[in-house]
Amino acid sequence: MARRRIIAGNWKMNKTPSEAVALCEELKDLVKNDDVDVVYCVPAIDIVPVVNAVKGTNVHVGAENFYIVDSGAFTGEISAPMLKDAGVEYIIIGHSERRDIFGENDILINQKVKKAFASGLTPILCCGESLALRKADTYKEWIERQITWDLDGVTADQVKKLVIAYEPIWAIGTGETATADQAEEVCKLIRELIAKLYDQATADEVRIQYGGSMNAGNAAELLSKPNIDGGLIGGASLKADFGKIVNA
Ligand code: 3PY
Repeated sequence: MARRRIIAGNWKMNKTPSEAVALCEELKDLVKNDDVDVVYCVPAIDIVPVVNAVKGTNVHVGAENFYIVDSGAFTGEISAPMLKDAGVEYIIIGHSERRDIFGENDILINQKVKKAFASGLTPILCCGESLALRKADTYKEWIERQITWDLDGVTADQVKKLVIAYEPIWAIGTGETATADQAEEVCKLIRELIAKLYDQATADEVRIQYGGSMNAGNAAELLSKPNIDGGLIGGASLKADFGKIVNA
């Protein structure tokens, strides 16, 4: 079964609401491509203006974070029903910046994946190893452990809708990119793990992205690999280059 490609921008903590609307306008014609799912994952304050700015286009909107209960005394947090009501479809979960800077562990990440599905949001579940683990050659075990924990109790039907982003931490914000072969090796490993944890039909449907300094120059080679179904794009999603990646 042919998997539909998905190119998602992770805007991180960039763009004020007015800058966000201007970026949507700048990218509007550049990201037109009916063969690809195009997603802007934006800061919470930009969600409503971005949803309005992309109305009637091929762009879907994602969020970068949420908390696992629907409402209550959780100062500063935002819930899945709030995101859903605002027009959000995708949610990034388990990005290494949330794991490392904000201390999110696999227990919380697993709860978030289940809550996202229960709320009708599609998780973009991130995994990836540090430079130390890559150098120690233990990165495969690490990634298998992350995915196994993060998907505990998640059903095969849900995993078929899931997006997994392989993002080696050593390639995030460093300008370093995994080679296409390094990225393919891990994306293939993830698909094989899904086949082991679930079944081959589920593994054939789950979409796996590469993330970590993907840009207009390296996207075509990365996306030519059989197990790489798209990209989660950091810095390059904030400029016209994003259009080149969507069409790579
Ligand atoms: C990057 O490319 O820097 C990312 O972290 C994408 O999520």
